[in-house]
This record gives sequence, C-alpha cells and structure tokens, in this order.
Amino acid sequence: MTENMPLDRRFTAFLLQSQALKFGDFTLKSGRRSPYFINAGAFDTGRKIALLGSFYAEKINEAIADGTLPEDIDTVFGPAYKGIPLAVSTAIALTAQYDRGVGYTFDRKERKDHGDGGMFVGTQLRDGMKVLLVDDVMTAGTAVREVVPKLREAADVQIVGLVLSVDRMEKTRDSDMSAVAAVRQEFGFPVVSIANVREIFDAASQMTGDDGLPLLDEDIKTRAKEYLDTYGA
Ligand code: OMP
Repeated sequence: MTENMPLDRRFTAFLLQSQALKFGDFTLKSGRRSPYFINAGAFDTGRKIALLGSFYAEKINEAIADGTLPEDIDTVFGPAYKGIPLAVSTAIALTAQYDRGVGYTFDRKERKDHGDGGMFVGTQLRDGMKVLLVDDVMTAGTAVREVVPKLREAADVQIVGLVLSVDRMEKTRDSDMSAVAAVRQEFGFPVVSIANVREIFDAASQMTGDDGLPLLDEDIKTRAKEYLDTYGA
C-alpha cells in the first residue's frame, strides 16, 4: 500500500486487515438488519489504535487545510467508552505528526462523587473552548445526539465539528436525507468521515488477497447493494 493512495482506500485496506469490517447478518442499534458491520473493537493493539489515530489526524489536518475545521481546536472529545481511545490516539497523532497541540477529553458513564469528581476526564471543558468530536460509525446519529447536550451542559463550548471513521450513508427513518446531513443541519457543525460505506465497498471490490482472488465475493457485493438500495441516502 503506498502513501499516495487516497485516504479512503488506505483506510479500507486497514479495515479489512484488522477484520473490523464483518459480513453476515447484523441487527443495528436502529433495528435495521445489515449484511455488514464495522466493529471499532477490532482495533485492539497498540499498533492498530496508533494507526487509527493517524487516520483521524490525517483527515482532520486535511479538513483544517480546506477550511472545514478551524486551526485552533482546544480539545478532541470522544464519548465513552469507544470514543476514549479515539480521542487519545487522535490527539497524540495530531501533536506528533502535524505539530498541532490539542487536548483530549472524554466523559464518564457515571458521575464520580469523590476525588476529582466531575463527569469529564482529560482537558476540562470551559466556556468558549473549541471542541472537536470524534466517533466511530454513524448510522442514525443517535450517539451524537446523546453527547452534544452533555457537553453544552458542562460549559458554553463551541463544537467545531464531528469526525467519524465511517459514514454508513443511511437515510433517516422519516426522510431521504442522510443521517450525517440531518446531524449537520440540526447542530450546524460540519461532519466529515475518513471513508463512507460506498467508498469502502468500491475500494474493497478492487482488492485481492495474497492468493490473487478478490477479497469480496459476489454474494457480499449483491447483499450490500440491496441494503444500500433500501436504506442508503
Ligand atoms: P448511531 O448512533 O445510530 O449513528 O449508530 C452508530 C453506532 O452503532 C456506533 O457508534 C456503534 O456503536 C454501532 N454500530 C457500529 O459500531 N458499526 C456499524 O456498522 C453499525 C452500528 C450500528 O449499530 O448502527
């Protein structure tokens, strides 16, 4: 894999190598039954989580360069639990690879009433701070709708955007709009992803294994296409 391959293709290869992209019959949080699932829990070693953080940092750096995100992000926020390693690895990669010093913050699932107390760990949220959200996968946007009020309750922060690893490009329950577009409209901040599901299937369809055979068989491609014909935005 070469450095000058597009980000979404390099990320797809990483998803497949890490076995984070699974095929089968999965019931999603939204209740939809999907023939594929992206499992961020598969990034379970130091090497994989470091690489994942580099992908987020590369996307963020790109979005800063094209003006989608501001330069002066104060902290990267990842919702517990799966967002915790995302926020930490992204903050490390932004600092180490792009010399962009940022904090990291995550929430607790339960309030702690002793010691330092409080709902947040890492860089504490203060009025006026620019906070960048990171999350793994968006299907319907339920996770982000839960976390935004929590942040706004803590301080008068400015949420400057949301970076996902995968946008599943699904329609909302009651419109043809994608969940990502609905979140963008509802909250007024940009939502970007390292790759969307159509880019992932396009890239994966062109990849072959060590044996020279295609990585995706025809049955998987057909089922994915049928799913996206029904639920895709
Ligand atoms: P929403 O919160 O509805 O957007 O669903 C996304 C969440 O569902 C993710 O944060 C995961 O917890 C989970 N999920 C995946 O991890 N991978 C998928 O491919 C699909 C889902 C899902 O259940 O929709």
